[in-house]
Amino acid sequence: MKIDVVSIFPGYLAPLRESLIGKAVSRGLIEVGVHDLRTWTSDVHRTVDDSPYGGGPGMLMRPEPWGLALDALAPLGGPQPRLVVPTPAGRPFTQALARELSAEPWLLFACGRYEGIDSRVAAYAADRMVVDEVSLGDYVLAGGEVAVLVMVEAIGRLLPGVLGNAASHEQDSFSDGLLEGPAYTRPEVWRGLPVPEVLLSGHHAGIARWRRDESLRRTAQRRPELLGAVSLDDADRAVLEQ
Ligand code: 6GU
Repeated sequence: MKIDVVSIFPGYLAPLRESLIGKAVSRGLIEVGVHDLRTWTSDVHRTVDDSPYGGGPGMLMRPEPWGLALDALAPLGGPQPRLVVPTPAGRPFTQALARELSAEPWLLFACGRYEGIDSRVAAYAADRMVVDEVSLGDYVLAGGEVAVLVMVEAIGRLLPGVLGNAASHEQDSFSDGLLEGPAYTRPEVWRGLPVPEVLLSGHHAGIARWRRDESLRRTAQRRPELLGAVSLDDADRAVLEQ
C-alpha cells in the first residue's frame, strides 16, 4: 500500500518510521511519503492560512496550496488515491472503516491545522477521487497529524504480513463486535492473584465459552450500545441476564 501525507508539520509524522509501521515500511509492505504543504506556496511568507469569510474566530487553510498538492501528487488523468481528511466534523473512524481502507492500494491524508481547510478542497477533490472526512471521536485535536498516526497504525496492522501472526487480529476488540475480555500470562499466581482456573484447564471449548462470556459482560458494562449490533444466542443472553 502507498500512503502519502500532506502537512505543514511533516516532522510530526516521524513516528511512521518507528515500531510496527516503521518495520512494515522498511520491509517494503507500506510505502510512505510525507510532504510539506508549504512546498506548494509561492509567496515569501509561504502562507497557508487566512481568516474565514463570514467572520468568526481562528484561521482556515487556503485552498490554492492544497489544489497544487493534489495536482502534484495525483496528476489529473492518472491513477487516483482515496483521500482521507481528518476532521472532528467527519464520519467516525471505526475498525470497519480501517478494514475498508486497508484494501485500498493508495491513501492520501490531508492534514488540516487551524480551524480546518477551505471546504472547496474536499468538494473539488471529490470530482476525481473518493474523499472521506473522518473523525477519531468526540473531542478536538489541534490538527490532523496525530489522527493520521492513529489511522495509519490501525490500517497498517491489518495489511498482509505486517503482524507476525495473521490470527492476531481475529481476536481484536471489535472484530466480533464485542470488547476483548481480560487476558493473563505467567506466573499462575502473582501477588496473591491467581489466573482464572479455566484458562489452565486445556479444555478448548470451555475456554472459548469463558472468553465469550467475559467479552459479553465487559461490553455490557462499558459499551452497552455495541450489543445492539451483535447477534446473541441463548447462551449469550443467559450470561447477560446474570
Ligand atoms: Cl480526525 N482531526 C482533528 N483535528 N480533531 C479531531 C479528529 C480529527 N478526531 C477527533 N478530533
